[in-house]
Amino acid sequence: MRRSPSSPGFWRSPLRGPWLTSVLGVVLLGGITVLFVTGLVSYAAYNPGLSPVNDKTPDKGILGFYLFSWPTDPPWLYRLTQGVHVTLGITLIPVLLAKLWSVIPKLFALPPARSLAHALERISLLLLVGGALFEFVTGILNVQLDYVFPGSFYPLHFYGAWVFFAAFVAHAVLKTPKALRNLRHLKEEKDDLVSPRPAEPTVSRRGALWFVGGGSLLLFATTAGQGFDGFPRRTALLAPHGGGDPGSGPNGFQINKTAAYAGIDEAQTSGDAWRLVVVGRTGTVRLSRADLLQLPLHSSALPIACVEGWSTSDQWWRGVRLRDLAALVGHEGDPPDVFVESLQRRGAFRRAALRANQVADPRSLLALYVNGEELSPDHGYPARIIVPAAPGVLNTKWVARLTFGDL
Ligand SMILES: Nc1nc2c(c(=O)[nH]1)N[C@H]1C(S)=C(S)[C@@H](COP(=O)(O)O)O[C@H]1N2
Ligand SMILES: [Mo]
Repeated sequence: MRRSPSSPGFWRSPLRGPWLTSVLGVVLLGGITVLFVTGLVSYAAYNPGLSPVNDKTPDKGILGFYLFSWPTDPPWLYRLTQGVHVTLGITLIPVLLAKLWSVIPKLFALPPARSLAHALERISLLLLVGGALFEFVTGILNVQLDYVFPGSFYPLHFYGAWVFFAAFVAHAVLKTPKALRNLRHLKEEKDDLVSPRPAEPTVSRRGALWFVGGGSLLLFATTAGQGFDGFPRRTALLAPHGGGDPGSGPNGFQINKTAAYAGIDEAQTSGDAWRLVVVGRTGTVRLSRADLLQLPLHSSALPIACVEGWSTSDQWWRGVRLRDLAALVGHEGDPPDVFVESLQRRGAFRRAALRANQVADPRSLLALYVNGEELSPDHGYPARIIVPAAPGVLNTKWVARLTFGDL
């Protein structure tokens, strides 16, 4: 008789069994919970409740119940949460694949459903497996490529996360007690994962775990460096590299979108052409770069931390405090929110809104210099926003207009 994937004898690896599945399951229980929480945190960090321009999933409804005003302290907050999100996600790929491999016979088991409860369980498993693959694939594509999925990454990854996590919670509630029992009695119980006619082993269960763990370690070692400067960054072989060559010198740190990519040319940013327009309670003020340099300049040491997981260590920025610019247009003492627009014509990140607490922070600058030198065109010359703890996307480059007032 030809065996099909749904017959018990088809899957013959002697490695399959409750122990291996349980070990991998417990690792994923912790890991995926951290991924979910840091993912929600990342969404909150965009301050989507503040303005539609910050919100990539405007139809979220009650799924935004938890949103809060993103703080400015500690200044490395987003560097940490998003670095963990992306690095952990990449590190868990081998564990996820091994877990799916370990339960693959169940995917093919017949009959499809023995009872209503069994049918519901299998549907939840489809959501679980489909959701896991979808979240990992969209996440990796967003980090690695300039995104190729149909539809915007943000809503797909956001709604996918909720579907996946709901199935994940149901699965964890049902299976964790059994997994922990399996791990305590190291002897394999009779279980439908155990092949009825196992093939000769070619590797021990522990060997298989080492193989998976080694794969994870390799991915970790070639990713984690993207959150640091110098030598560690060069070890980050899997970090995104599409952003343009940062070169060396004071402006030699990672670039996301280059000036050329954003369609910014010198004719728009040169001394005569560029003016910063500041709008507020008392009207509109136009400032050249020379005018800005006449205002009190301040320094702050702050990183850039991108949603893609990479970040720089602190750069030394120098420029005008956002709250001083607010004061110029009638908002002394208690600065409001600000809407920031750049010279860029197209692209999702050409404008952003910042909340009052971000404007009020004395470290928040309209930066004119970085590391003692003028900003390079790729880092946002003539002026860019830099705000402590904010995700990179709120640090708008090539700023042209600031509108202060409650949004
Ligand atoms: N005008 C404009 N500003 C922008 C962007 C952009 O595409 N356009 N990208 C943002 C993103 S996503 C990041 S991570 C930071 C990166 O800053 P850097 O290129 O100076 O490192 O710039 C932000 N500012
Ligand atoms: Mo970014």
